[in-house]
Amino acid sequence: MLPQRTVVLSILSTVAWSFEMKFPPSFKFGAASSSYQIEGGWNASDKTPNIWDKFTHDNPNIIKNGDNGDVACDSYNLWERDIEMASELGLQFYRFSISWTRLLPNGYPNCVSENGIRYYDNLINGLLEKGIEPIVTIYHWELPQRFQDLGGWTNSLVSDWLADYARVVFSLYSDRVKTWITVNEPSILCDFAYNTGLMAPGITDPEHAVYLCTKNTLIAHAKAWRIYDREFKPRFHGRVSVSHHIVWFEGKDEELTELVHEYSNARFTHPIYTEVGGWPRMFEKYMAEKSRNQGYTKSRLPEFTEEEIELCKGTYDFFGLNFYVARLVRLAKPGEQLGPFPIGDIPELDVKLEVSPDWGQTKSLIRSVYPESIRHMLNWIKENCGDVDILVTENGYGTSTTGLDDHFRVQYYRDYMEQVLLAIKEDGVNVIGYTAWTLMDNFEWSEGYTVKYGLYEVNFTSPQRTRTPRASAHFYKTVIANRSLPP
Ligand code: LGS
Repeated sequence: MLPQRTVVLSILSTVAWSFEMKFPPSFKFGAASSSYQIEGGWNASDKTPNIWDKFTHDNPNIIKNGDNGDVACDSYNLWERDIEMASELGLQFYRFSISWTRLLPNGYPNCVSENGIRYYDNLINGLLEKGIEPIVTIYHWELPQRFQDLGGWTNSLVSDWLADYARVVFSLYSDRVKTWITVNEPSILCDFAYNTGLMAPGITDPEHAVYLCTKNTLIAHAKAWRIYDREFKPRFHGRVSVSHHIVWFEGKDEELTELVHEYSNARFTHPIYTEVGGWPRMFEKYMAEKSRNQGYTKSRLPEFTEEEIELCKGTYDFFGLNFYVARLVRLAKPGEQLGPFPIGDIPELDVKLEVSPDWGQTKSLIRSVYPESIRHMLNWIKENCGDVDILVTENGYGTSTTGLDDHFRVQYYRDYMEQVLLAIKEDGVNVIGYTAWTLMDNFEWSEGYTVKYGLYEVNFTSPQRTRTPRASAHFYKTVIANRSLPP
C-alpha cells in the first residue's frame, strides 16, 4: 500500500493535470473517411465510373500491389457497422464524403440516383439517431470520368459542374447536415494529380495544368460556397469551408521559407482568407519573372479577373485544416538532383525539402513526426488568415505495420492533440474541433492497402471486411469521454 501522503499527492496532481489538459466544453472530437477510400460498390446500382475507378483499373503499376477501391471496406454495404464504430468511440461528429457519380450518375444535376440518395440518407439519419453530427465533404477527389474526358480540373467549366452538384447535395441534406467541406485538399488534388501524376487522373504537367487546376478549384469552391450562402444558409444556418492540406515549413533563409509557404499553402488560402485576395504577392511576382525568363509572354500562373478575386474573397465560415507534414527548406545546390514535388522537393522554386534530425521520422510519405508543428501551423493560420474558427478536419499517423497494438499511433495522437490544446490555451487560437484520420484502414490512394491509418483495423482478406478496434481506438474513446489528455 502506498503511504497516505503519496496517495493524496498523486490524486492532487492528477486533478491538476487533467484540469490543465482539459479541452474547452465547446470543442468537438470526430473522425473522418472518404467515399472512394471506403465504400467499394464501384459499379453498384446506377453508379458510373469516376476518375479513381478508371485510374486504378488502367494503371495498376502506379498503385501499390495494383490495388483499387472496387470493394475497399465495403462501406456501401457495411455503413451500419461504421455508424456503430463511430458510436463506440463516442464521436461527436463523423466526416465522410459523397461519391459524385453515386448520386449523379451522369455527373449533371438533371439525373439524381434514387439509390444514391437513399445510401447517404441512411448514413446521415443513422448517425443522427446516435447523436453524431454528420460533416459532409462534397468533393474528395472523385470527378466523374466523363468530365475528365473534357479536361477535368483544367477546364474552367469544372467550377459550374461542381457548383451544380453541390446545389443538389445542399438541397437533399441541408435540413440535417450543418457543416460542409466543398473540396478536400485542393493542393494535394492539383499537385499530385496534375503535377506529379501520382493520383488520378495521373497528369504530369508541372508547368501549366497544375496552375489551371489551382485556379479552377478555388473558383469551384467559391461558387459552391456562394450557392449555400445565398440559397440555403438563411433557412438552414450551416457553415461551409474547404479542407486545406497545409505543410509546416522552417528554414534559415526567411525569404525563401516565406516563398515556399506562399507556393505550397497560401496559393490556396490567400485568395479566400485575405482582404486583398488574389494570389500571394511574392509567389505571383516570382512566377511572372520566371515565366518571362523562360520565354513566355504571360505568367504561367493564370490571372484572376477583378470579378474572380471578389468571387473568392471571404468564402469561408471556418478554416478546415488537414495537417500531417513538416519540412526544412533550403535552396538546392548547383547541379543538385531534386526529387519530385511534393513528396520530395519543389523543382518550381529550386528548393530542397528535408526532415530535421531533431524531429521524429517515419518511413511513410509524410516522413516527419513533429507535434509542435501543428501548433505553429495553427498560429500561422491565425496570423495569415484572420482570427478564424479552425476545425482540424484531418490528422493522423500512417504506417505499414499491422496489428492492434498501435502504441506509436496512441503517442502520436496524444502529442499532436496536446499541441492543439496548447494553441488554444496559451496562444488563444480558436480551434473548435479535432478529426482523427481515420475511422478505419482504407484504400490509401497510391499506397493502396499497404499504409494503414485506422483507429479500427480492417481485415481486407475477409469477405466481411471485419473491423477491430486498435489500442488507438480505445485511447481516443477515453480522451473523448474525459475531454482531456493523459500525461
Ligand atoms: O487518405 C488521405 C490522408 C492520409 O494522409 C486523405 O484522403 C487525404 O485527405 C489526406 O491527404 N491524407 C494524407 N495526407 C498526407 C499527405 C502527404 C503529402 C506529402 C507532401 C510532402 C511535402
